[in-house]
Amino acid sequence: MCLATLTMVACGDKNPAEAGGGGGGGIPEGYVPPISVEDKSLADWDALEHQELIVRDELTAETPYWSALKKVQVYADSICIFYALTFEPTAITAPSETAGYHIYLNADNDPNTGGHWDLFGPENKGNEDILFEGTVWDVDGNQTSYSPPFISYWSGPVGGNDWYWTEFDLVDAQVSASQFVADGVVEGYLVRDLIPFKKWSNAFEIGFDLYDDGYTAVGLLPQGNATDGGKQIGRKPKLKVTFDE
Ligand SMILES: [Ca+2]
Ligand SMILES: [Ca+2]
Repeated sequence: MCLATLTMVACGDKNPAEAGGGGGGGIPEGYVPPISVEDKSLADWDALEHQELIVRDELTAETPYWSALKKVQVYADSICIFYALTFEPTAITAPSETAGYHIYLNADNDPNTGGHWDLFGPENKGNEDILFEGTVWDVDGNQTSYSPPFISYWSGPVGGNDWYWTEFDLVDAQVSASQFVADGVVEGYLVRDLIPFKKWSNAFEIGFDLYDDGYTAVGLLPQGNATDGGKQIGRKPKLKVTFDE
């Protein structure tokens, strides 16, 4: 099984970010993941006692922007953060290396650290500490695994916006992987212990955006209802997840 064959990498002291510095041993031997990302099925999510779930159908049709992301599921145990994304495949006009999704993490569950409110703000103060930016397509548009070569740490002012992300090379650490369940359905995970970040608490916040070729945002969750017909997006805080430990 893929999870069991991940390379064990301690990558702590490579991290230049003040907040980081302490990855661990990765996935322990014998770990049985509660979610398989190799089964090409989301049925295993139904067996969970709980999960965090957002379905866009719960939103009204008044949310006109970034609507391609239809459903987000997240579950985290002490080892991994699992997620499943369901999106409208036709929203990706050109699957490529510049189409994919971001995973935004308020990793320390602290609203007073991090930044980058961007799509989730400005009503929501920026609190993101970690960003994953990657694709699930190769240069030829073939489906592939979500394995960003670096992780980004917020290096801008607390609560600020803009692209103040500092990249930290993760080339030796298999922190992330995913697989398509179907067109527009991706199941993936992050290995928490391989993310060189020391300030994890018992919970975190997570948000996703989907972007088309050229990094054009087409999907966002969590997202609230638009409050008017103009450029009001419908802001909503990121999804709060408690580690099941
Ligand atoms: Ca599965
Ligand atoms: Ca934070």
